[in-house]
Amino acid sequence: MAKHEELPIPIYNNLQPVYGEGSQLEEAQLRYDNLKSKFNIIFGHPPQVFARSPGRVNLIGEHIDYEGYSVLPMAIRQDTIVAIRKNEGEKVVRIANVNDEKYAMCTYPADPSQTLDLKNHKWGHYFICGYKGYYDYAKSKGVDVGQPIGLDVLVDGTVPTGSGLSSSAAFVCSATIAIMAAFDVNFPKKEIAQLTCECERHIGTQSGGMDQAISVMAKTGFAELIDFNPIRATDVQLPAGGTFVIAHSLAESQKAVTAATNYNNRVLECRLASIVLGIKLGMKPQEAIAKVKTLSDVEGLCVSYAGSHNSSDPVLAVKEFLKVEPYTAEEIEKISKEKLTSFLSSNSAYLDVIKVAKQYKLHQRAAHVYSEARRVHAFKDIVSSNLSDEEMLKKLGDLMNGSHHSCSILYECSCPELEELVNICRQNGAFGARLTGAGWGGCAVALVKESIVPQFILNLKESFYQSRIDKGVIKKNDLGLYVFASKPSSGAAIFKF
Ligand code: NG1
Ligand code: MG
Repeated sequence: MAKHEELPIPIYNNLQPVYGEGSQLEEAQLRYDNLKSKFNIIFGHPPQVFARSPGRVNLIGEHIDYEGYSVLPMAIRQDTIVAIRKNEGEKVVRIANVNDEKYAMCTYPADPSQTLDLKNHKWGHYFICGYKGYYDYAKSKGVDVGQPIGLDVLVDGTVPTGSGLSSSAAFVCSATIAIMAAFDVNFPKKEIAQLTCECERHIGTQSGGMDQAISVMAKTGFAELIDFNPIRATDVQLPAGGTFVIAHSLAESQKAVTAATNYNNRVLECRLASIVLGIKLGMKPQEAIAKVKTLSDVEGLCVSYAGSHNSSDPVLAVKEFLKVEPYTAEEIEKISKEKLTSFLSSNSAYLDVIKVAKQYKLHQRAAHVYSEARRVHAFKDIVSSNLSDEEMLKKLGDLMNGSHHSCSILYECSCPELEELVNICRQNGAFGARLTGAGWGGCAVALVKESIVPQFILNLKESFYQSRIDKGVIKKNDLGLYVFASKPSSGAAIFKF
């Protein structure tokens, strides 16, 4: 039997395989019916096909996917649905949203070679990432894509945006898959995971591939250990008696807009840390610049260096070779023997970072990445051990707390609201709690004993959300959108009906 990730995206003619039974199915049915009728009203014809892809919560393994290390997320129930129809008569891609108050219709030329105007960020840009991604990939696979034609598109997303739950990947993946399906093409899931990871970078972030991989490859009832190079997903069964509760800090993190100071800044710091480490571990500067792209690339060098050290532990190499004080650009250039602007010249995202960065915390960022990579494997080992469920939950909680501490202190991607929320989760009996996703706002995830979940959520409402409701930050009726328990749900699917 072909492996799960080798299979193409499943195509269904009813919603049940994805949305299950009962009220969830009814709710989903309403969304699809609504999409169909709105599509008709806006475009004057019904959609040809639908694609859905879910958001995710990352349980552990933060800011390490782009360094080549495995991560452990699960898909959540919230998703993005894209309804689509080819429109041969038009030379435009029209992208509408059911929430037209927040997301006005965007129009783009039907031209997959267009470049996105990143200075003028629009929500529709994410669809165009998928549009470009589909054409590039299909062409590389020898698919006869013909002349670009117009597309009519209507989007309905329920993944809260800017919340670390990957609304962006849910949108990029559902867009890419919808376009594929509209052209009657389908690819193996792992290829779609790879291509969507690459095409989301058109938005300007130097992302890793976690979000797209889980959105495309998730399975109901399992979290997944995602490995990279090549992308692979291994089912992880979580211990019984524990539930993940997701809670929004209400600080919105707009990653595409803050990339130069936050996300891409950290990706670049990791790149610079790996080059400096590579040189300190014996590589010639030129060689390190050319060959070392990620911290996982240098880990191999730590092994060969182990002779004098008696350990291949990269954390020791960080301690020995990267000073704790931040580096200036000049200090790094002294080691690399080349200007940052020169060896990073082909990457405009990095050049934007250099323009605003005053210093680079190489020691801290590398220490986070190597220790976090270990926590992911420890998490997987605990889940597959012989411990009792209760013992497992306690240990998983400790790892989550360790991850948060590292994100907060070493990676500095937390914020005051997230700190407050994570503390409140712990005070209310969570086994562990941490920020999830890129951070700088967005959600926390807490591992909670199943039997106390309703009380836990009530307590969060009281101690974190009530004051924000009183101040008018959110409406009481919307609370369910900001704090909820989530079971691992299923990955991307195509619907034809
Ligand atoms: P969010 O901000 O939750 O979409 C981002 C990256 C991930 C990963 C995490 C941090 C994108 C699409 N996703 O997630 O690849 O690096 O941050 O672990 O940029
Ligand atoms: Mg995102």
